[in-house]
Order: sequence, then structure tokens, then C-alpha cells
Amino acid sequence: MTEWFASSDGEISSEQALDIYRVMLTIRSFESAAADLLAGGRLPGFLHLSIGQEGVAAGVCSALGPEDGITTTHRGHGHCIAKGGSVDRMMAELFGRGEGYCKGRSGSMHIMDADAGILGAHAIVGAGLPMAVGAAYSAKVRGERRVAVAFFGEGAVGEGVFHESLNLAALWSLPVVFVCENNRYAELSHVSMHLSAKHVADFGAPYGIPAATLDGNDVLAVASAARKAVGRARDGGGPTLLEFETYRWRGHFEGDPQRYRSRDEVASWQARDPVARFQERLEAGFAVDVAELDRIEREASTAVERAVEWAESLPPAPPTSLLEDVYRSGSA
Ligand SMILES: Cc1ncc(C[n+]2csc(CCOP(=O)(O)OP(=O)(O)O)c2C)c(N)n1
Repeated sequence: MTEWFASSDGEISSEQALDIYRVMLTIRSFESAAADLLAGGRLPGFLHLSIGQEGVAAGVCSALGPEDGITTTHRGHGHCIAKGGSVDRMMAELFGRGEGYCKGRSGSMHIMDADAGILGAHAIVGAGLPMAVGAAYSAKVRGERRVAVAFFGEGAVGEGVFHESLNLAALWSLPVVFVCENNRYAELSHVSMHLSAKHVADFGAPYGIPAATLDGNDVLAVASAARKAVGRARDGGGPTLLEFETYRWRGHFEGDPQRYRSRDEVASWQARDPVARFQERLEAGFAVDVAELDRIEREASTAVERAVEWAESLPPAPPTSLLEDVYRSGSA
């Protein structure tokens, strides 16, 4: 099955490739800025960063249209940016400002933008899977050609909700793509300590769902597999399970002492940097010149710098706003 998902040359135009590159750099820039702001005491809250995993978010979302939906996790900044979320409103949310996506109440882990098809980030491991199945179910019963994508880590695979979601999606042949970012660790536990199968993709077969394990740090391979899975879902072919092998360069959360892995292991994955690899492909395969790549990089970092400047200049959301949008029954 993995061969069916293999990419072939000429699938992506130079314009699409540069757009994917811009998204990857925006994610890296956003998360690097957030890490520095938190370390410098300027940002409150908790951060789980996806630096090193940008290829999955950018590649998968390049296959989606505005009408399609995604659900994501506690490590979801990249998915939200790739799906068209505003870096301004995301940064305002991280700063706890009223202009943020959740009026400054949630911080990093609950970004949602229904207009952009970001159906929600969920801090509860596995929580996004049944919601994507629900979105796919609604598309099917309404006869709409929308597709839903559930992003999740391999840590979610040990949970019942992963299996319930795959079962119903297969049973009802729903237009959903399950995208696992297998970054080798769930919190402090290596995948070999919590997963019975060798690959997450092995769980596709029992449900009759096509599945493949692919290199998540090769963004063109990701984009190609995603296009096939999304196309299949849109044409009524049902769900697909894609497992992308990747790695988070930072700790599970910012501040994690990371005693569960070696510096050599981190370095070996940094040598497979999805951004640097794609940059080489763009120069060699797409004949893009370095000046153009530098321009895109500057634009991405300027957009993030402006977002930081704007968000930080806003006043914190007032405590009284906590009473807004709170529902209660009975008379006042
Ligand atoms: C249901 C549930 N159990 C436990 C946790 C605590 N927790 C937060 S992140 C995490 C690990 C998740 O690992 P994975 O799904 O592989 O995602 P990654 O952090 O690697 O992106 C755990 C156990 C939680 N948030 N929700």
C-alpha cells in the first residue's frame, strides 16, 4: 500500500511548492518567536512546539481547500497556520489578549477558526479524532464534498477513541483522513514502550482502511500522499490512515529537561531538517534561486515579528470578560 502513496515527479507546480515553503517557514518562525518570548518572561502559559515537524502540517494542508476541516492537538500551531489561521490572532491568543482566537482565555492549546476550517485544537489526547469523524459524517449526510483531517500523535493510538473513530469512519465510508505524526515520543515515553504494533499504519488493515507509513520530513512525499488520500475521500472512497515519521526538536513542552533522550538522537533528526531538505529540493528540482527563497524567509519572519509587536501592544483581556459567553439556566 505504501507504494500507492509514493510521490511522482511533476505533481506540484513551482508556485505551489513556494507556497508550501512559505508555510513551513512561517510555522518555524512563529514557534521560534513563541519559545523566545516564553523564555524571556514576556509570554504567559504553556507551549508544546512542533519545530522539526513542519513538513507534515504544510504538506497535508496543501492538499486541502478552504471548505475542508481539520482537528488538531496540544501541538497544533503548525496545523492552524498551514490551514490558513491568522498569525496575528494566534499570537494575540498566546499573549492572553481579547483579540485572540479565544478572547485570550485559552492560550496555545485551543485555537479554533471555523471560517478557516480549523475545527479546534484539543489538549485532551485523541479528542480531535471523533470530531473529525463527525465533521466527515455531516459532509456525507448533507451531500457536500468536504473532507475532514484529524491530526494526532502516536500517543493517541493506545486510546479507545482512536479505534472507535477508525471503526465508524470505515463502517460509514466517511470522507476523513487520519494523519498521525509519529514523533517517537508521547510525553517522556518512547513509542516502543506504549505501542504494540511496529507501525501506527498497521492499525488500518483490521478496519479495512488503506494505510501507509511515510517520511514526514519529506514535505513533497507528505503532500503527494495527502492529495491521494483527500482525493479518495472527496470522491466517496472513504477514510485513509497516514502515518508520518517525524521528530520534535524541542522538549514535550518548553522547559522539559528531556532526560529520556540523547543529544545525539536529537542531532541525528536535526540533520534531516524538513525545511533545509525542501530548500535543497527547491533549488535543485524546481530551479528556484536563492534570492527568492531568502525573500520568502524574510516575509515569513516579518509577518511573525509584526504579529508579536501588535499582540504585545494590546492590553490584556479584562478579568470581567471572563463572565461573557458563560451560560446558565434559570432566571437572572
Ligand atoms: C486523555 C489524555 N491523557 C493524557 C494526557 C496528558 N498528555 C498530554 S500530551 C501527552 C502525550 C501525547 O503524545 P502524542 O499523542 O504522541 O503527541 P505529541 O505530544 O508527541 O505531539 C499526554 C499523555 C492528556 N492530555 N489527555
